[in-house]
Amino acid sequence: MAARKSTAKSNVSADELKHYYREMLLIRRFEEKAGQLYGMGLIGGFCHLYIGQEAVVVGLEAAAEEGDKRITSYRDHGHMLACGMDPGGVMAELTGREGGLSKGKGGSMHMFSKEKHFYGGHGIVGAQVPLGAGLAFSDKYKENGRVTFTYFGDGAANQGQVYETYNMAQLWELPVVFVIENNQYAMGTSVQRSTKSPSLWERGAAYGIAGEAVDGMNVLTVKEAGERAVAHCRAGKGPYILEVNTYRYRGHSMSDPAKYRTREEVQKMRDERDPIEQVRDMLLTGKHATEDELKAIDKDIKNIVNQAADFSKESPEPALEELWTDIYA
Ligand SMILES: Cc1ncc(C[n+]2csc(CCOP(=O)(O)OP(=O)(O)O)c2C)c(N)n1
Ligand SMILES: [Mg+2]
Repeated sequence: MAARKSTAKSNVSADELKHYYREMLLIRRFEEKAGQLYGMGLIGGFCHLYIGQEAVVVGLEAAAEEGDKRITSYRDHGHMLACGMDPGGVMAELTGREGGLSKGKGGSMHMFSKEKHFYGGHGIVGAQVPLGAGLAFSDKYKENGRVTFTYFGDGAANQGQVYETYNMAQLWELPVVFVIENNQYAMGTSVQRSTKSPSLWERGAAYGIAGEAVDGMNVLTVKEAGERAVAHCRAGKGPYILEVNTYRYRGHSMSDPAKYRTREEVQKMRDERDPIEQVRDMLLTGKHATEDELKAIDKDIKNIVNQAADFSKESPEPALEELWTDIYA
């Protein structure tokens, strides 16, 4: 159960690389637009952006198969886009409009898609971890070969319910990939300030759960690790832990004074480790794409995001009667 070194090589096709570039760029531009709409007062309440962490969800989605499930925290827009949920529907939910995926009544942290097997969006830190094991229990019971990706943060990883879940998941050999998105901070608290055992994935050893740490800024290493995790689960060997080391560029939420780290720290990450720039480099230096081709992708993504934003402004607010619907399932 030793930590693995990054092994991802560039024996990956041009189309595959372009796909990752597109998917990560969609999340980046979507989140930038959400930040703008928030600044304009069109989005209210909490809004947690995923900028910087794009390679995590895009790499893991590349390891998933149709029917696999995903569940995550409140930092969820990237997960929704990566599993194919409609950008217009997500953005309109952020602006609280009728065309939103929860009819404008859920907002940023509460969207779901039965069709895409996306089970939320959970605002209570760590709450999705036992729920993710429950989804995997259902799949094991049905013997359908499906795997559940259960995402949570480094802060959540210090919660008791995570370890109760580890114990049961391993005992029952549930097909669940626990993905610790270690973005180095839980609100304003760095990992160094919250634990003396910074290798979070190794805690699974106490329950006999296999796992590894992964470079989460490199979409190819994430995908490779995701494939190992999924293969482990599908072979009936029980859960697997991936600690994906990543970084969030923006504040915890839109209201974050950002006093707990320096601007230089963030800039260094952007300059040296950016997940999108890494793939851009691979595409250009490997001659898999020209600057013009990449520009065309950028333009296409910009259009998709602008259309989503227009839809999110034009869609009406939910009717008053909607207050009385969708209360109980
Ligand atoms: C049970 C609970 N306690 C506290 C909070 C307030 N809170 C919201 S996010 C957060 C930090 C979580 O950090 P982490 O798990 O690392 O996820 P990240 O925000 O970095 O994605 C806290 C303490 C909450 N929502 N729920
Ligand atoms: Mg965190």
